Amino acid sequence: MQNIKKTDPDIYKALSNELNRQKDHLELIASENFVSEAVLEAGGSILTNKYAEGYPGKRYYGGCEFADDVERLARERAKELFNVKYANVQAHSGSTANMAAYRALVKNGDTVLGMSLDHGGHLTHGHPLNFSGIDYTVESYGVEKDSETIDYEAVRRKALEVKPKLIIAGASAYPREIDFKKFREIADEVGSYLMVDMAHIAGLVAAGIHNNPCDVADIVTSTTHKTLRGPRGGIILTNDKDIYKRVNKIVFPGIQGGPLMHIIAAKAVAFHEALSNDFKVYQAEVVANARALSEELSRLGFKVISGGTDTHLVLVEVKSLSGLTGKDAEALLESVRITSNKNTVPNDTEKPFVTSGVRLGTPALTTRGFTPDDMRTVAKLIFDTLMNPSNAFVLDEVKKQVDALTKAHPLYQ
Ligand code: DSN
Repeated sequence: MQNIKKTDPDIYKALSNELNRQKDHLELIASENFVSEAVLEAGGSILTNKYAEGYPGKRYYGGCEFADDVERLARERAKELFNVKYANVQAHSGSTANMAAYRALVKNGDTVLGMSLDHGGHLTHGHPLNFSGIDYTVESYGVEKDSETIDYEAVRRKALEVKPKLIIAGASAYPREIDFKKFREIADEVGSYLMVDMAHIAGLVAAGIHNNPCDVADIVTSTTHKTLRGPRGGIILTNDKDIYKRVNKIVFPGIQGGPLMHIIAAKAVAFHEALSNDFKVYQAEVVANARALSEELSRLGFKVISGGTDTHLVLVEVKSLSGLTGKDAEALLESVRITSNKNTVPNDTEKPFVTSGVRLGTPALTTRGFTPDDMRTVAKLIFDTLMNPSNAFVLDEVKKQVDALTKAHPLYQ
């Protein structure tokens, strides 16, 4: 950052502060990760200067031969990674990827069936304030009351009742493996398309730890920056040539302009990393760490939603044990340098901006080399913090242990 330091001290200061924050906090936001320096380099590369509207071999600007090389490599690698025939790597984000998927499959006003946000879904799966809830007639499914897992028979009944044109599977706060084949069977029975948003679990899918939705869905969308550990961005995958053509037209010129070629280069680098054996080992560690965190939090008395996890994510109801809302828990944890986010739990009685839970995830700490033993320590630190909100001595001790853990697992040296 030597140049920014000279030319723009204000931004330099903010970026330095952010680097130090990332280094000295325990990052437990389930949708965040630490990319490699190679991904950072590609994301900050000279391709930021290039306009390349269109697709490889068919651009609206000259001088695109190297941009073409980059985009072709990104597409080929994405296809190999997810064992799928077609990949659009231009989506600027998961949200744009989802918008393109909807538009490729259904018309405005059509009925779509997605998981409700307060049971673990996502804004783009039909929230009334989101384009998905505005443009389409939305019906929702959730988790079963006791098991707090998806009841596929209930989804089937709902689908038979509302006859959606599109079913959306995938979630942003659901800790269990999703059975995409069951969703396919339901979609086939009611004659609807199936779209899977695998943003959270894409890394697990790439590593073969989670079943691959590309085997059964009409379209699979994802972000590239969560478990997949790439730059911030989106991808759209399909095995159907006609759908692929429609998706491409919708992404450009339908909803986006020039692709972010520097970010596409960073996606390609991340996909290359994700094809390695090391990445498979990493993803297995992510899941083992989440399991250790979840088991220890349960042992300490917290209610872990669905009783555990199969993935990178643990959803914890904190209010019953600690008396704190999710909002207060998030703030208190932040004060001891543990970063998380408040999250609604199924059938939450608190408002979405308050909530009774926090969502935790292990992708970022696993990248730093944290082990299951470390995660049990982290669980104890969370417990000590939330059970002692006004005890300065305890909170100070927690901070010391956070320091020790972050120093033992350095980041970006
Ligand atoms: N905001 C993301 C998450 O944290 O899960 C989803 O887009």
